[in-house]
Amino acid sequence: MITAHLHGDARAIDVAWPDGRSATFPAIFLRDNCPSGFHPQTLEREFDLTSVDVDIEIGDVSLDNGDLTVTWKAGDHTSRFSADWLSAHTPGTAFDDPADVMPEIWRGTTSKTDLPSATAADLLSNDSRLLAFLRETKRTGLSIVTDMANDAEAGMTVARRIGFLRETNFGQTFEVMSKPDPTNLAYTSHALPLHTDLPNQELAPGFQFLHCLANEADGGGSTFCDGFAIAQDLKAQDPDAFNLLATVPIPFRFQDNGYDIRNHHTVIQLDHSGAVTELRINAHIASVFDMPADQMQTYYRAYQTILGMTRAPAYVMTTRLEGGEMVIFDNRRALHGRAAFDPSTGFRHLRGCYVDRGEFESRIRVLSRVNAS
Ligand code: AKG
Repeated sequence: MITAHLHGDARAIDVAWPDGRSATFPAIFLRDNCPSGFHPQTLEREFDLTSVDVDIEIGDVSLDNGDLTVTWKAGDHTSRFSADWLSAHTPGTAFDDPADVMPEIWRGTTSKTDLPSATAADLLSNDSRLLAFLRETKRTGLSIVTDMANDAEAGMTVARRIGFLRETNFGQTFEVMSKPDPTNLAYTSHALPLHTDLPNQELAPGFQFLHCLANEADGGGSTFCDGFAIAQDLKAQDPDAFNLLATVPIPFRFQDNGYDIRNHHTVIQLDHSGAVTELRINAHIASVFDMPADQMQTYYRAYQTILGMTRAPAYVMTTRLEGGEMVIFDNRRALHGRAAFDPSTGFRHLRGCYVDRGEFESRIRVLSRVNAS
């Protein structure tokens, strides 16, 4: 059973749990989260924060069957909070999130057989297998689906089981094959150095699904690397370079007959705590740098250093996709590339699509809900 009492000036409540934990809940936080202020079906907040004084005071606190009842001094209102709710929402601690999976960094010694893998049939038919696989994919940022149907729609069918597809200027899906009049280097037979897709977009696509329908040409091997590993090592080895790449935005641009999509972004994206959340590395669509001349030399040094790391065997996994395999990777973390191939020796065709991180994580949460009950 919890204990609760007013904290000092009646603008907070101290709660203690039998296991020794304790927390202080500010009055305005409790008023804002009073269960009566949420729609019972949609679970959205209907309470209007501007309807109360931000310095709202607590009149009385009582415990009833382990639940906390708060009577507010003004407004003739009481709020009731379960002990479980209080425990799950102690201020200053991260709330439990099944999609919150700790990244596991990998380097160049990793091989295709080390990657999380599942058959397409398992993912399509088994929710708990899908949940485990999505969590593993989030952990490593790269996984493989085997036994894909020899059907151009098969990759999208798996992707749609996770979330709706992220459409881009290349469409809902894109065909990676050597084509006449290519609008993108991916549609040639040229080598592609390790890169992330579409950093020219306001928000680069999240998870990428690349279904290998045929890989019969000479060449055309695949490369992958973990951008988080590179960022982690760069920070340790060259903190000045890391800081420049995390703070100076550079222009990215894709243009063709129908589009001219440009955005400035940093190569390394940090969150409020300084953790790396994203990398944007794509020399093909990095546009002409526009930082002041006196920053260029130091920036180029840092930029060349990180590009050099994406070429280093210590980070690069070299493999080959076979027809019937599909890689799934977090395009904002894992870089992908390929060796040149000779289209006169055989057919090579990959079909790709994206599901953004938000939908991917939502699927993990919803599947966890079902699997937890
Ligand atoms: C891309 O579409 O961005 C690629 O890098 C294609 C990869 C491949 O052809 O293996």
